[in-house]
Amino acid sequence: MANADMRRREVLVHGAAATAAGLASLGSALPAWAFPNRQGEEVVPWVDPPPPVAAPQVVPRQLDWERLDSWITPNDRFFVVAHYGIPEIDPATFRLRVDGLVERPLSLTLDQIRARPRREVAFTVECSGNHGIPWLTGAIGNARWAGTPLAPLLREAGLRRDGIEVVFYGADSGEEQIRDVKVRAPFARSMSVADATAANVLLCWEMNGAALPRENGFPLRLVAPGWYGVTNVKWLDRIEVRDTRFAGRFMARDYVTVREEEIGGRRLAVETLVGRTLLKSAPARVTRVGGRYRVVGAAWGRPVARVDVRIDDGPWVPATLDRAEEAEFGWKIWSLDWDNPAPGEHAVTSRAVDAAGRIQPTMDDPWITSKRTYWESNGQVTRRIRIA
Ligand SMILES: Nc1nc2c(c(=O)[nH]1)N[C@H]1C(S)=C(S)[C@@H](COP(=O)(O)O)O[C@H]1N2
Ligand SMILES: [Mo]
Repeated sequence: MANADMRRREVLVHGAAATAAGLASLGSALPAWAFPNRQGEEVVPWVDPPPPVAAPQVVPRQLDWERLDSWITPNDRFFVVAHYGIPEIDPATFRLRVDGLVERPLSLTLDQIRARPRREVAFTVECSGNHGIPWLTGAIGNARWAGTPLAPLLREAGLRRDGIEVVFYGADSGEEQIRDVKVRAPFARSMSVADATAANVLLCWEMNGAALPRENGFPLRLVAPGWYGVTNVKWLDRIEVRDTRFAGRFMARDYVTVREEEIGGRRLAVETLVGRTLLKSAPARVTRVGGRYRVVGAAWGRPVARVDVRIDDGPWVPATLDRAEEAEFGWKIWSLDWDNPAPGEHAVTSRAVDAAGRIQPTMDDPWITSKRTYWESNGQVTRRIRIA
């Protein structure tokens, strides 16, 4: 079927750089299915689509789970979060400033940055609010990011010993009311010096073989594998080393997880910053070829050892993990065949299990229910489907 062939090609070719001529040769050199698609399958739509997006300016695009048919999320289907709008940056006049507590402040052009050693990392970016509110369920995507490691650049700038914090400022900014003052503040996030100089943290200019799209941070963004989306600052403008903790809106006011805990017989709120990703999975879609149904989904956030799937209140059944793509920070695609399901409506739930045997929490686990803000919502996801 032409359709299935198209899908197969999409799966095999990662990036816009592939030429039409390259398609055919790649197609024969790689395994036929780098994703559990089947020839002639059709997608059975979920009957519980999310409600309309309440803030389309902030979240102009989300992943359409029912269209998930490749390990890599194509750039034009990759979700976008932009709190202060999408700035337009002239690559010709662009300069990345590296300053603060460094011996030699830097001001780098794009060409100077792109001439540095190139590294790639496959990393599934998820907004920490994903599945935390009803209309935000597709704030996730998996891409192959390319750029240059940050650590050597900071070393060249000469990190001073009194620096403890690295702040990443975007070119986008907004008006913020803080108690009785109104200020203009850039989007910014920080990492400790130790976290920021981890080997896999990149200054990235390329996404899936193409120039970083404007919505996703052109010309330069931070890519911090293993950290929630918010840490991955787009439209990078300035990197500053400080000797104080940074407490901007997206660090310490917004994007704060508030959990009520039992402390000495009292329920008291504990506030923590959104940081590293948590173990999670979700069903993506159900396909069918005649009466042979298949549930396909993804699992990410921590090293995934296993994914179980449950239909209605049935037993947890281990899904098959797709082994075609293995990447430390990339999601794992899983599938479970479901032959001749009974007609009617069914609930499909998945749970990821990590290498230490820890299980993705249920939605009524105190870890989730004690939460008073919607960030870091890694509870099990249930989708509903109707079988004719
Ligand atoms: N400069 C800047 N960087 C940003 C944001 C932003 O609004 N401005 N949003 C963050 C959030 S909350 C998320 S979830 C990710 C989303 O990345 P994407 O738009 O490439 O999918 O970008 C992060 N980086
Ligand atoms: Mo986010």
